[in-house]
Amino acid sequence: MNTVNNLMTAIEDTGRDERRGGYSRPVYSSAELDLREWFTIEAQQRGLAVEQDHNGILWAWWDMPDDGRSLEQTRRGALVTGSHLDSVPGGGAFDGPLGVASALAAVDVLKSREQDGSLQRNRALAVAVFPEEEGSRFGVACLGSRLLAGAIEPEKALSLRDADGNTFADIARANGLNPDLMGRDEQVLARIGDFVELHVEQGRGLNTEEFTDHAGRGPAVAVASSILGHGRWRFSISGQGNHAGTTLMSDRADPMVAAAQLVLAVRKTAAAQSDARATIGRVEPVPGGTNVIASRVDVWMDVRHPDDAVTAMLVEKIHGQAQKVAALEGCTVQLTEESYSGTVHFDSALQRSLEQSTARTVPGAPVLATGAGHDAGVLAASVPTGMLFVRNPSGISHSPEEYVEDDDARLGVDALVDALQDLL
Ligand code: HGY
Ligand code: MN
Ligand code: MN
Repeated sequence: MNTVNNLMTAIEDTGRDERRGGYSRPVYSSAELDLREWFTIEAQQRGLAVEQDHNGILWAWWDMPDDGRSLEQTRRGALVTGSHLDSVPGGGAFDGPLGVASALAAVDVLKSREQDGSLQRNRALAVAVFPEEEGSRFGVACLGSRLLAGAIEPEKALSLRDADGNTFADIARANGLNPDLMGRDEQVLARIGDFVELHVEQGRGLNTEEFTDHAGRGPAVAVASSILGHGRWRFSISGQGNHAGTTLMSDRADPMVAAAQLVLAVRKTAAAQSDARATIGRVEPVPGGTNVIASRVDVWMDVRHPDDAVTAMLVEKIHGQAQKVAALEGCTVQLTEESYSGTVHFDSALQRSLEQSTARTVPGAPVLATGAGHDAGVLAASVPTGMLFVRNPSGISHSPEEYVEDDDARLGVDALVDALQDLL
Protein backbone atom coordinates (compact mmCIF):
# COMPACT_ATOMS: atom_id res chain seq x y z
CA MET A 1 0.00 0.00 0.00
CA ASN A 2 1.13 3.56 -0.57
CA THR A 3 2.67 5.67 2.12
CA VAL A 4 1.63 9.29 2.42
CA ASN A 5 4.64 10.37 0.33
CA ASN A 6 3.78 7.97 -2.50
CA LEU A 7 0.18 9.21 -2.41
CA MET A 8 1.33 12.85 -2.59
CA THR A 9 3.78 12.01 -5.41
CA ALA A 10 0.95 10.44 -7.40
CA ILE A 11 -0.85 13.81 -7.61
CA GLU A 12 2.15 16.15 -7.82
CA ASP A 13 1.46 16.95 -11.50
CA THR A 14 -2.29 17.48 -11.15
CA GLY A 15 -3.35 21.10 -11.58
CA ARG A 16 0.12 22.62 -11.90
CA ASP A 17 -0.15 26.33 -12.76
CA GLU A 18 2.66 27.17 -15.22
CA ARG A 19 1.91 30.92 -15.12
CA ARG A 20 1.61 31.42 -11.35
CA GLY A 21 3.71 28.48 -10.20
CA GLY A 22 2.31 26.03 -7.69
CA TYR A 23 -1.16 24.56 -8.20
CA SER A 24 -4.54 25.95 -9.26
CA ARG A 25 -7.24 23.41 -8.45
CA PRO A 26 -10.55 25.30 -8.22
CA VAL A 27 -13.53 23.23 -7.10
CA TYR A 28 -15.11 21.21 -9.94
CA SER A 29 -12.28 22.18 -12.29
CA SER A 30 -10.73 19.30 -14.26
CA ALA A 31 -7.78 19.32 -11.84
CA GLU A 32 -9.95 19.00 -8.74
CA LEU A 33 -12.16 16.41 -10.42
CA ASP A 34 -9.00 14.43 -11.22
CA LEU A 35 -8.06 14.60 -7.54
CA ARG A 36 -11.55 13.40 -6.56
CA GLU A 37 -11.06 10.50 -8.96
CA TRP A 38 -7.63 9.74 -7.44
CA PHE A 39 -9.14 9.80 -3.95
CA THR A 40 -12.05 7.56 -4.96
CA ILE A 41 -9.76 4.94 -6.52
CA GLU A 42 -7.30 4.97 -3.60
CA ALA A 43 -10.16 4.69 -1.10
CA GLN A 44 -11.87 1.86 -3.01
CA GLN A 45 -8.54 0.02 -3.23
CA ARG A 46 -8.57 0.12 0.58
CA GLY A 47 -12.02 -1.42 0.65
CA LEU A 48 -13.74 1.83 1.62
CA ALA A 49 -17.26 2.54 0.31
CA VAL A 50 -17.15 5.94 -1.41
CA GLU A 51 -20.32 8.08 -1.57
CA GLN A 52 -21.08 11.71 -2.38
CA ASP A 53 -23.69 13.54 -0.30
CA HIS A 54 -26.19 16.19 -1.46
CA ASN A 55 -23.65 18.96 -0.80
CA GLY A 56 -20.92 17.38 -2.91
CA ILE A 57 -18.86 16.13 0.04
CA LEU A 58 -17.15 12.77 -0.59
CA TRP A 59 -17.32 10.15 2.20
CA ALA A 60 -15.14 7.01 2.10
CA TRP A 61 -16.54 4.59 4.69
CA TRP A 62 -14.64 1.92 6.62
CA ASP A 63 -17.83 0.34 7.93
CA MET A 64 -18.19 -1.94 10.96
CA PRO A 65 -18.54 -5.72 10.45
CA ASP A 66 -22.20 -6.71 10.05
CA ASP A 67 -23.69 -7.01 13.54
CA GLY A 68 -27.40 -7.07 12.68
CA ARG A 69 -27.74 -3.28 12.93
CA SER A 70 -28.66 -1.30 9.82
CA LEU A 71 -25.82 0.37 7.93
CA GLU A 72 -27.19 3.77 8.96
CA GLN A 73 -27.15 2.78 12.62
CA THR A 74 -23.52 1.61 12.42
CA ARG A 75 -22.50 4.90 10.83
CA ARG A 76 -24.07 7.20 13.44
CA GLY A 77 -21.44 8.82 15.65
CA ALA A 78 -18.61 7.61 13.43
CA LEU A 79 -15.07 8.93 13.62
CA VAL A 80 -14.33 11.14 10.60
CA THR A 81 -11.02 12.45 9.30
CA GLY A 82 -10.03 14.10 5.98
CA SER A 83 -9.70 17.59 4.51
CA HIS A 84 -10.05 19.24 1.07
CA LEU A 85 -8.52 18.91 -2.42
CA ASP A 86 -9.24 22.35 -3.91
CA SER A 87 -6.52 25.03 -3.75
CA VAL A 88 -6.03 28.76 -3.90
CA PRO A 89 -4.70 30.08 -7.23
CA GLY A 90 -0.98 29.22 -7.43
CA GLY A 91 -1.20 27.40 -4.10
CA GLY A 92 1.07 24.84 -2.51
CA ALA A 93 0.92 21.05 -2.85
CA PHE A 94 0.04 20.31 0.76
CA ASP A 95 -2.81 22.63 1.86
CA GLY A 96 -5.70 20.16 1.82
CA PRO A 97 -4.27 17.12 0.00
CA LEU A 98 -1.84 16.34 2.85
CA GLY A 99 -4.81 15.77 5.17
CA VAL A 100 -6.55 13.55 2.62
CA ALA A 101 -3.43 11.51 1.75
CA SER A 102 -2.51 11.17 5.45
CA ALA A 103 -6.02 9.88 6.19
CA LEU A 104 -5.69 7.22 3.48
CA ALA A 105 -2.24 6.24 4.76
CA ALA A 106 -3.64 6.10 8.31
CA VAL A 107 -6.40 3.73 7.18
CA ASP A 108 -3.69 1.36 5.88
CA VAL A 109 -2.07 1.19 9.32
CA LEU A 110 -5.34 0.97 11.26
CA LYS A 111 -6.60 -1.85 9.02
CA SER A 112 -3.40 -3.81 9.61
CA ARG A 113 -3.75 -3.21 13.36
CA GLU A 114 -7.33 -4.50 13.28
CA GLN A 115 -6.10 -7.59 11.44
CA ASP A 116 -3.32 -8.31 13.94
CA GLY A 117 -5.73 -7.69 16.81
CA SER A 118 -4.01 -4.60 18.21
CA LEU A 119 -7.03 -2.45 17.33
CA GLN A 120 -10.56 -3.22 18.61
CA ARG A 121 -12.82 -0.82 16.74
CA ASN A 122 -16.06 0.39 18.39
CA ARG A 123 -17.24 2.59 15.57
CA ALA A 124 -17.05 3.18 11.85
CA LEU A 125 -14.45 5.49 10.35
CA ALA A 126 -14.93 7.76 7.33
CA VAL A 127 -12.49 9.84 5.30
CA ALA A 128 -14.22 13.02 4.08
CA VAL A 129 -13.27 15.40 1.27
CA PHE A 130 -14.92 18.82 1.46
CA PRO A 131 -15.48 20.90 -1.73
CA GLU A 132 -14.55 24.60 -2.10
CA GLU A 133 -12.69 24.91 1.20
CA GLU A 134 -10.65 27.81 -0.23
CA GLY A 135 -13.60 29.66 -1.73
CA SER A 136 -11.34 30.34 -4.72
CA ARG A 137 -13.99 29.77 -7.37
CA PHE A 138 -17.23 30.95 -5.74
CA GLY A 139 -15.85 33.39 -3.16
CA VAL A 140 -17.07 31.77 0.07
CA ALA A 141 -14.54 29.64 2.01
CA CYS A 142 -15.59 26.19 3.30
CA LEU A 143 -18.70 26.25 1.09
CA GLY A 144 -19.25 22.48 1.36
CA SER A 145 -18.99 22.28 5.14
CA ARG A 146 -21.03 25.50 5.52
CA LEU A 147 -23.84 23.96 3.46
CA LEU A 148 -23.67 20.72 5.48
CA ALA A 149 -23.75 22.63 8.80
CA GLY A 150 -26.38 25.13 7.62
CA ALA A 151 -23.87 27.97 8.02
CA ILE A 152 -24.92 29.43 4.68
CA GLU A 153 -28.39 29.70 3.16
CA PRO A 154 -28.58 27.32 0.16
CA GLU A 155 -30.16 30.12 -1.92
CA LYS A 156 -27.15 32.37 -1.28
CA ALA A 157 -24.72 29.52 -2.05
CA LEU A 158 -26.50 28.48 -5.23
CA SER A 159 -26.49 32.04 -6.60
CA LEU A 160 -22.73 32.55 -6.07
CA ARG A 161 -20.98 33.06 -9.39
CA ASP A 162 -17.46 32.22 -10.55
CA ALA A 163 -15.31 34.56 -12.69
CA ASP A 164 -16.99 33.26 -15.85
CA GLY A 165 -20.46 33.98 -14.51
CA ASN A 166 -21.38 30.33 -13.85
CA THR A 167 -23.60 29.95 -10.79
CA PHE A 168 -22.70 27.37 -8.16
CA ALA A 169 -26.12 25.83 -8.90
CA ASP A 170 -25.19 25.31 -12.57
CA ILE A 171 -21.77 23.84 -11.76
CA ALA A 172 -23.16 21.63 -9.00
CA ARG A 173 -25.88 20.37 -11.36
CA ALA A 174 -23.29 19.74 -14.08
CA ASN A 175 -21.46 17.56 -11.53
CA GLY A 176 -24.44 15.39 -10.73
CA LEU A 177 -25.81 17.25 -7.70
CA ASN A 178 -29.39 18.35 -7.16
CA PRO A 179 -29.37 21.99 -5.95
CA ASP A 180 -32.83 21.51 -4.42
CA LEU A 181 -31.39 19.01 -1.93
CA MET A 182 -28.47 21.19 -0.76
CA GLY A 183 -28.26 22.64 2.73
CA ARG A 184 -28.03 21.48 6.35
CA ASP A 185 -28.10 17.68 6.40
CA GLU A 186 -29.06 16.30 9.82
CA GLN A 187 -28.57 12.68 8.72
CA VAL A 188 -24.99 13.29 7.57
CA LEU A 189 -24.21 15.38 10.66
CA ALA A 190 -25.56 12.58 12.91
CA ARG A 191 -22.94 10.30 11.40
CA ILE A 192 -20.09 12.53 12.64
CA GLY A 193 -19.18 11.62 16.24
CA ASP A 194 -15.80 13.40 16.04
CA PHE A 195 -13.96 15.04 13.16
CA VAL A 196 -10.13 15.19 13.19
CA GLU A 197 -8.42 17.07 10.35
CA LEU A 198 -4.68 16.83 9.71
CA HIS A 199 -3.31 19.88 7.90
CA VAL A 200 0.00 21.41 6.91
CA GLU A 201 1.01 24.07 9.44
CA GLN A 202 0.57 27.46 7.77
CA GLY A 203 2.79 29.55 10.00
CA ARG A 204 6.08 29.23 11.87
CA GLY A 205 4.53 27.80 15.03
CA LEU A 206 6.60 24.62 14.76
CA ASN A 207 9.81 26.34 13.84
CA THR A 208 10.32 29.11 16.37
CA GLU A 209 13.34 28.92 18.71
CA GLU A 210 10.94 27.87 21.50
CA PHE A 211 10.35 24.45 19.94
CA THR A 212 13.68 23.83 18.27
CA ASP A 213 15.66 20.86 19.68
CA HIS A 214 19.41 20.27 19.39
CA ALA A 215 19.02 19.28 15.75
CA GLY A 216 17.67 22.75 15.13
CA ARG A 217 14.25 21.33 14.35
CA GLY A 218 11.20 21.52 16.57
CA PRO A 219 8.60 18.75 16.92
CA ALA A 220 7.02 17.83 13.59
CA VAL A 221 3.42 17.85 14.78
CA ALA A 222 1.18 20.20 16.80
CA VAL A 223 -2.37 20.03 18.16
CA ALA A 224 -4.72 22.90 17.27
CA SER A 225 -6.48 24.95 19.93
CA SER A 226 -8.35 27.63 18.00
CA ILE A 227 -8.98 29.30 14.65
CA LEU A 228 -8.82 33.07 14.26
CA GLY A 229 -12.11 34.73 13.32
CA HIS A 230 -11.93 35.81 9.69
CA GLY A 231 -14.02 37.35 6.97
CA ARG A 232 -13.97 38.56 3.38
CA TRP A 233 -15.31 41.90 2.13
CA ARG A 234 -15.52 43.42 -1.35
CA PHE A 235 -15.10 47.18 -2.01
CA SER A 236 -16.50 48.25 -5.38
CA ILE A 237 -15.04 51.68 -6.22
CA SER A 238 -16.73 53.42 -9.14
CA GLY A 239 -15.34 56.37 -11.11
CA GLN A 240 -15.41 57.58 -14.67
CA GLY A 241 -14.06 55.19 -17.29
CA ASN A 242 -12.20 57.15 -19.90
CA HIS A 243 -9.39 57.37 -22.45
CA ALA A 244 -5.86 57.31 -21.02
CA GLY A 245 -4.59 59.77 -23.62
CA THR A 246 -7.32 62.34 -24.10
CA THR A 247 -8.36 62.79 -20.45
CA LEU A 248 -6.44 65.58 -18.68
CA MET A 249 -5.06 64.70 -15.24
CA SER A 250 -7.36 67.37 -13.75
CA ASP A 251 -10.39 65.78 -15.39
CA ARG A 252 -10.19 62.33 -13.84
CA ALA A 253 -12.25 60.27 -11.39
CA ASP A 254 -9.95 57.26 -11.35
CA PRO A 255 -11.04 54.38 -9.03
CA MET A 256 -7.58 52.83 -9.38
CA VAL A 257 -6.08 55.78 -7.49
CA ALA A 258 -8.60 55.35 -4.68
CA ALA A 259 -7.93 51.59 -4.65
CA ALA A 260 -4.19 52.17 -4.30
CA GLN A 261 -4.75 54.44 -1.29
CA LEU A 262 -7.17 51.88 0.18
CA VAL A 263 -4.49 49.16 0.01
CA LEU A 264 -2.10 51.38 1.99
CA ALA A 265 -4.82 52.33 4.49
CA VAL A 266 -5.60 48.64 5.13
CA ARG A 267 -1.94 47.86 5.88
CA LYS A 268 -1.60 50.90 8.19
CA THR A 269 -4.84 50.25 10.11
CA ALA A 270 -4.18 46.55 10.66
CA ALA A 271 -0.53 47.07 11.60
CA ALA A 272 -1.67 49.48 14.32
CA GLN A 273 -4.01 46.87 15.90
CA SER A 274 -2.21 44.06 17.77
CA ASP A 275 -3.12 40.51 16.66
CA ALA A 276 -4.97 41.87 13.61
CA ARG A 277 -4.28 40.69 10.07
CA ALA A 278 -5.74 42.35 7.01
CA THR A 279 -4.89 41.61 3.42
CA ILE A 280 -5.82 42.83 -0.01
CA GLY A 281 -4.70 40.10 -2.38
CA ARG A 282 -7.12 40.61 -5.23
CA VAL A 283 -7.80 43.81 -7.21
CA GLU A 284 -9.86 43.67 -10.40
CA PRO A 285 -10.17 46.82 -12.54
CA VAL A 286 -13.03 47.01 -15.03
CA PRO A 287 -12.45 46.94 -17.95
CA GLY A 288 -8.71 46.42 -17.23
CA GLY A 289 -7.12 47.93 -20.33
CA THR A 290 -3.63 49.41 -20.37
CA ASN A 291 -4.79 52.57 -22.18
CA VAL A 292 -8.05 52.83 -20.27
CA ILE A 293 -8.95 54.68 -17.06
CA ALA A 294 -10.96 52.08 -15.16
CA SER A 295 -14.65 52.74 -14.60
CA ARG A 296 -14.69 50.50 -11.59
CA VAL A 297 -12.20 48.66 -9.39
CA ASP A 298 -13.23 45.73 -7.18
CA VAL A 299 -10.97 45.23 -4.15
CA TRP A 300 -11.28 42.15 -1.93
CA MET A 301 -10.18 42.37 1.71
CA ASP A 302 -9.51 39.55 4.19
CA VAL A 303 -9.54 40.65 7.86
CA ARG A 304 -8.80 38.43 10.87
CA HIS A 305 -8.59 38.91 14.65
CA PRO A 306 -9.21 36.74 17.74
CA ASP A 307 -11.96 39.12 18.90
CA ASP A 308 -14.88 39.33 16.47
CA ALA A 309 -15.81 42.80 17.78
CA VAL A 310 -12.34 44.10 16.91
CA THR A 311 -12.65 42.66 13.40
CA ALA A 312 -15.96 44.49 12.98
CA MET A 313 -14.41 47.73 14.31
CA LEU A 314 -11.47 47.41 11.87
CA VAL A 315 -13.77 46.86 8.90
CA GLU A 316 -15.82 49.91 9.89
CA LYS A 317 -12.68 52.02 10.23
CA ILE A 318 -11.37 50.90 6.83
CA HIS A 319 -14.79 51.47 5.27
CA GLY A 320 -14.63 55.10 6.45
CA GLN A 321 -11.14 55.45 5.00
CA ALA A 322 -12.34 53.98 1.69
CA GLN A 323 -15.20 56.46 1.52
CA LYS A 324 -12.77 59.32 2.16
CA VAL A 325 -10.18 58.38 -0.48
CA ALA A 326 -12.98 57.64 -2.96
CA ALA A 327 -14.63 61.03 -2.42
CA LEU A 328 -11.27 62.83 -2.82
CA GLU A 329 -11.00 61.19 -6.23
CA GLY A 330 -14.58 61.92 -7.24
CA CYS A 331 -15.48 58.25 -6.90
CA THR A 332 -18.04 56.30 -4.89
CA VAL A 333 -17.50 53.06 -2.97
CA GLN A 334 -19.79 50.19 -2.01
CA LEU A 335 -18.85 47.63 0.66
CA THR A 336 -20.22 44.04 0.63
CA GLU A 337 -19.49 41.37 3.26
CA GLU A 338 -18.93 38.11 1.34
CA SER A 339 -18.38 35.72 4.26
CA TYR A 340 -17.56 35.67 7.96
CA SER A 341 -16.54 32.98 10.47
CA GLY A 342 -16.15 33.89 14.13
CA THR A 343 -13.20 32.69 16.23
CA VAL A 344 -13.46 28.95 16.94
CA HIS A 345 -12.13 27.14 20.03
CA PHE A 346 -11.92 23.40 19.31
CA ASP A 347 -13.75 20.86 21.49
CA SER A 348 -11.71 20.65 24.71
CA ALA A 349 -12.26 16.91 25.32
CA LEU A 350 -11.21 16.06 21.77
CA GLN A 351 -8.25 18.42 21.99
CA ARG A 352 -7.14 16.70 25.21
CA SER A 353 -7.40 13.30 23.52
CA LEU A 354 -5.28 14.58 20.63
CA GLU A 355 -2.72 15.98 23.07
CA GLN A 356 -2.45 12.65 24.88
CA SER A 357 -2.12 10.54 21.75
CA THR A 358 0.29 12.99 20.11
CA ALA A 359 2.47 13.12 23.22
CA ARG A 360 3.15 9.40 22.70
CA THR A 361 4.04 9.78 19.03
CA VAL A 362 5.77 13.16 18.93
CA PRO A 363 6.94 14.11 22.45
CA GLY A 364 6.91 17.86 22.97
CA ALA A 365 4.21 18.46 20.36
CA PRO A 366 2.88 21.93 21.17
CA VAL A 367 -0.69 23.25 21.10
CA LEU A 368 -1.06 25.97 18.48
CA ALA A 369 -3.70 28.51 17.51
CA THR A 370 -4.00 29.03 13.79
CA GLY A 371 -4.77 32.04 11.64
CA ALA A 372 -6.05 29.83 8.82
CA GLY A 373 -9.65 28.79 8.37
CA HIS A 374 -10.62 25.13 7.96
CA ASP A 375 -13.69 22.92 7.49
CA ALA A 376 -12.99 21.67 11.03
CA GLY A 377 -13.65 25.24 12.15
CA VAL A 378 -17.00 25.45 10.39
CA LEU A 379 -18.16 22.01 11.62
CA ALA A 380 -17.13 22.87 15.21
CA ALA A 381 -20.53 24.52 15.71
CA SER A 382 -22.30 21.20 15.02
CA VAL A 383 -19.94 18.36 16.07
CA PRO A 384 -16.72 17.97 18.13
CA THR A 385 -13.76 18.76 15.87
CA GLY A 386 -10.00 18.91 16.31
CA MET A 387 -6.89 19.35 14.19
CA LEU A 388 -3.30 18.20 13.93
CA PHE A 389 -0.67 20.34 12.15
CA VAL A 390 2.41 19.00 10.41
CA ARG A 391 5.62 21.04 10.30
CA ASN A 392 6.16 23.31 7.32
CA PRO A 393 9.83 24.39 7.61
CA SER A 394 9.32 27.88 6.19
CA GLY A 395 5.75 28.35 7.43
CA ILE A 396 4.94 29.78 4.01
CA SER A 397 1.54 28.70 2.64
CA HIS A 398 -0.91 29.69 -0.12
CA SER A 399 2.28 29.80 -2.18
CA PRO A 400 4.31 27.37 -4.32
CA GLU A 401 6.94 27.47 -1.54
CA GLU A 402 4.66 25.63 0.91
CA TYR A 403 6.53 22.48 1.92
CA VAL A 404 6.52 19.43 4.18
CA GLU A 405 9.51 17.11 4.48
CA ASP A 406 8.90 13.40 3.82
CA ASP A 407 9.90 12.38 7.35
CA ASP A 408 7.56 14.95 8.88
CA ALA A 409 4.71 13.80 6.64
CA ARG A 410 5.28 10.24 7.87
CA LEU A 411 5.36 11.45 11.48
CA GLY A 412 2.10 13.27 10.83
CA VAL A 413 0.53 9.99 9.74
CA ASP A 414 1.91 8.25 12.85
CA ALA A 415 0.32 10.96 15.00
CA LEU A 416 -2.97 10.71 13.10
CA VAL A 417 -2.99 6.90 13.43
CA ASP A 418 -2.52 7.08 17.20
CA ALA A 419 -5.07 9.86 17.51
CA LEU A 420 -7.65 7.90 15.50
CA GLN A 421 -6.89 4.63 17.30
CA ASP A 422 -7.56 6.24 20.69
CA LEU A 423 -10.85 7.60 19.34
CA LEU A 424 -11.97 4.40 17.58
O1 HGY B 1 -8.30 31.32 4.08
C1 HGY B 1 -8.03 30.44 4.85
O2 HGY B 1 -7.66 30.71 5.97
C2 HGY B 1 -8.12 28.99 4.44
O3 HGY B 1 -6.92 28.63 3.85
N1 HGY B 1 -9.23 28.78 3.56
MN1 MN C 1 -5.82 27.22 2.46
MN1 MN D 1 -6.62 24.13 3.88
